[in-house]
Amino acid sequence: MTVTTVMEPKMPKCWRQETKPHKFCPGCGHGDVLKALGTAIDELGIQDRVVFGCDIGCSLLSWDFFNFDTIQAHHGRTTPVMTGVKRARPELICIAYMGDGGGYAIGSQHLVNAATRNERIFVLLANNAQYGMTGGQMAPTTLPGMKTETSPYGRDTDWSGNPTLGPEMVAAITPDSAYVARGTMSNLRQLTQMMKKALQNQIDGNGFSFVEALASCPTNWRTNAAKTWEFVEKEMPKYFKVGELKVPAKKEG
Ligand SMILES: Cc1ncc(C[n+]2csc(CCOP(=O)(O)OP(=O)(O)O)c2C)c(N)n1
Ligand code: SF4
Ligand SMILES: [Mg+2]
Repeated sequence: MTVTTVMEPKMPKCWRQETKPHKFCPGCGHGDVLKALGTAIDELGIQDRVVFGCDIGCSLLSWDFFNFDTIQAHHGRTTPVMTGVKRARPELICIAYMGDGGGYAIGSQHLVNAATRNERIFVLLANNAQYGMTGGQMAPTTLPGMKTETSPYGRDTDWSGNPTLGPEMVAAITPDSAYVARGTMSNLRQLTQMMKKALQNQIDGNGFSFVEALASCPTNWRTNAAKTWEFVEKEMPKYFKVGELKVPAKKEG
């Protein structure tokens, strides 16, 4: 008799198991970024205190991803919504999850204002270099020369400017008590550690936390598995430097 063992992938405890497999396309970076987030939350043991906000764009497909209270808001407006929750209930851990279009284009003013005010929330932004949900249009993060639905000859930075450097901008306008980093789905261990520090910064009541995660969108990039990985691991970091930009000093005592 042959015994077949079904191997189930290990999921973070705070994931909502009955909504898996998730709704993202196969190979999508959102799932990996949310795995790192789930692992960070498990390791900090804060699941019962988390309120999760997701944006417009493919991030909204995470509305039933976790066993958390979840709010869905319009482009970039997830940031002020989570700011409101945090100000009303400071004991909660508030996370605003969004894409590069929502955070850096359509709703960018909210990121700038929350960072300037040093709001005690965590903004997590998945940068997949274009507008994923609407079919792959050029975004502020589209790489120079990159072909998208609205830049069929490749992005021309002479008339559309250079790719937005979100963490660099946030680091420039936040005080020293903020945590700011750029990670990548191609190094999930490092990305998880960044998210833990971002969450810990909120737990400690220090200030704003911001992590951009380089993420794949094979559907709109029209890439196979190997090319998708190569783009995330080799091409994106040429413009988007991976690492920590601002780490608050440890409090005395
Ligand atoms: C004011 C407004 N403009 C445009 C749209 C259409 N729209 C919906 S999702 C989206 C792109 C979102 O891209 P991004 O934030 O990068 O998320 P992704 O899907 O790539 O994860 C756009 C342009 C909209 N809903 N509202
Ligand atoms: S369109 Fe792109 S970002 Fe959206 S779910 Fe599919 S792979 Fe992910
Ligand atoms: Mg995007």
